[in-house]
Amino acid sequence: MSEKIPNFYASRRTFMGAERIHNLAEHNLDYAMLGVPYAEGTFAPYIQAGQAEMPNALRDNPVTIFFDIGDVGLYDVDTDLTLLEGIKIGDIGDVVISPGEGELNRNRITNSVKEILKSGAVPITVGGDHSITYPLVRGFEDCGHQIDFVYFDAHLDFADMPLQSEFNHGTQTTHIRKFPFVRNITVIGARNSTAAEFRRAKQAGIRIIPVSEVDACGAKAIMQEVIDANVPTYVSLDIDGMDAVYVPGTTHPESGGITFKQQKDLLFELNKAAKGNICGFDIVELCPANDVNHITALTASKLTALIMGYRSHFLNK
Ligand SMILES: [Mn+2]
Repeated sequence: MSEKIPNFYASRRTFMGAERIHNLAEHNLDYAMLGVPYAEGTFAPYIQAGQAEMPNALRDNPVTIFFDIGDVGLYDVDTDLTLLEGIKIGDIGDVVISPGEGELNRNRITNSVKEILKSGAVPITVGGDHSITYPLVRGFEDCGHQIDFVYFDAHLDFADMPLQSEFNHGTQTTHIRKFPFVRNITVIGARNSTAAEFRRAKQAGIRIIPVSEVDACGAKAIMQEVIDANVPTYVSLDIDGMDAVYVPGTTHPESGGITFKQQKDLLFELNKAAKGNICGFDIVELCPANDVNHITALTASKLTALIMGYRSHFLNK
């Protein structure tokens, strides 16, 4: 037995126990994990905010509380794969947020993505509310190629100007749709938006896959149809796409959603169909103040680890 059992353990409080990175350019990371502690895109008093605490909630609730992923990998019993072994994940910290300065903050988010891409790493972002996905995707504007955008969400987030607000967590797809470098947009799990918003999204060419279609067709058939391995896909996971029972700690829990197993299978089949050609990922809308026994934080942590693990497994296969 060579297992080393320590007498004491100091938590490093980074995502997944990853190395804390101070100078991104000096490291050759596979994945740069970035926190965006931003909740100013949330409508008060209608929706409970608190998503700014999400990055630290994930740092405090890693996938496994016993070992860091970097040491033993992440064993996925469903696929019999040990994921993330030898993969370099770094925690580069949180975007600096200046209160009340929306444009400045969005520019910082975009510039953070550009800096990550310049280093050769894949940006893995932990929000924040869903409004951050617009400046995150904007970070790919100089890449010189098109990307597809796939998001999981109970809502279309394709609103126009709700409460006279242009940049909030219900409009980011509206802005992403206008990027000339974004080719196809697909939303999976949408179920609570107005009929007018559904109509507008369909007219704008957004492919809408409701939960009933996930139930009927399964993850594999859906991803084989949606994903083109030749074009990089950016993936955004609003945790409220899952059923409320799996994500009590979200800002806007919605019943009738995707199960955890379906979400997991969708991420697996997405990476398989894409041959790992996923150019970026974000996970958003955890509200730790609403969480129950850290269930939602642990679930979000696990899904984040799985998408990196599946991506690396299928890369160039
Ligand atoms: Mn959303």
